Amino acid sequence: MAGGPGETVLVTGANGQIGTELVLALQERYGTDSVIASDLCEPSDLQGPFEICDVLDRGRLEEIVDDHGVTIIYHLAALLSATGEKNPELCERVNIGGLANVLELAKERGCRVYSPSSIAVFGPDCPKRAMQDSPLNPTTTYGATKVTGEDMAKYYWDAHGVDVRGIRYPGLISWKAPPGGGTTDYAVEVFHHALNYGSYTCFVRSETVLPMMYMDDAIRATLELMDAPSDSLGPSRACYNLAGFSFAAGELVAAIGERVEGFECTFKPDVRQKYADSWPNEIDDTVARDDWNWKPEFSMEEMVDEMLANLS
Ligand code: NAD
Ligand code: AKB
Repeated sequence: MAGGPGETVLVTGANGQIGTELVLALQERYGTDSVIASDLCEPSDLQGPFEICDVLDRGRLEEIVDDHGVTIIYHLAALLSATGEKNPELCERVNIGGLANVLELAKERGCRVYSPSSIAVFGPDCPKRAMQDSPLNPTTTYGATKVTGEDMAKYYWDAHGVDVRGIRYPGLISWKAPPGGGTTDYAVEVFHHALNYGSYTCFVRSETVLPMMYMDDAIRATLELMDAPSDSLGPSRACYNLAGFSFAAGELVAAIGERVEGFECTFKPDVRQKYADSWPNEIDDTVARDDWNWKPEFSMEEMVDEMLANLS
């Protein structure tokens, strides 16, 4: 196992959809005081240390790493697809510039790094089922920043021996924190609207199929990848394909409709349809299964039951 108690962990972008849950999981493992959450503003209900940190401020990152003796950085600060396409220049600055600051600091201070990628690295020329080595020609700025991020991680590992690992997350579905401005957000919003209003207007077409995953599986995968012995990880160490389940938006709506009486959904595609159409329908995660024994636990039906039970 790589790392364990005795480590001090910094989480950037900790207030987001993933950070909210990852911080709790890391606190359980390393102890509350050993997990330094950070973001642009204070969270409302965090137990444990927090530091304001804009990842574009290299000096501030350095100060936090040195003051707390940070040994592992989980770098989650980013702009997601929908927000990123509204402001591509900021998306590039935060997603690439922020990662550059983290990697350079990790090189100087000997930190390990977790840097997530996304299914958005794939573009329209990718087969419907994306393989680990399918072509990476994204048509979104967000996807392009993620391809660059994977390349940067690979470079820091190859050239400087920085232990950087990462997963190409599918769309993540969770109930503890709202999603932060992505294309797959509809798959979380629909639960809130079904329970609170009995209806939802979905911004992608009913037949839109995308790869998705329940957050519990994503958090477990993240910790398992970071625990894997370094020599078991191959050249995909910073960009593992990971699959949970795939469904059409209409299938999710039908599954919720079977459980929430009277729920109605209409479909009104907006610009996010284009981003969804450019991504694959399914992910092949054989390499992650082979390298670090990855296996998902939640099916779509189990995810729907969990979401409704927790949000009700
Ligand atoms: P999110 O949008 O919910 O959270 C991102 C956090 O980053 C926010 O709290 C935001 O305040 C913070 N942030 C933005 N700019 C910052 C800056 N300059 N300095 C510091 N913090 C800043 O995102 P998330 O869903 O938690 O995603 C985390 C990572 O996982 C991202 O790299 C994202 O691309 C990747 N990812 C997420 C999903 C998903 O479905 N959630 C899927 C694929 C990949
Ligand atoms: C988004 O929709 O932008 C994210 C992602 C798949 O990267 N959820």
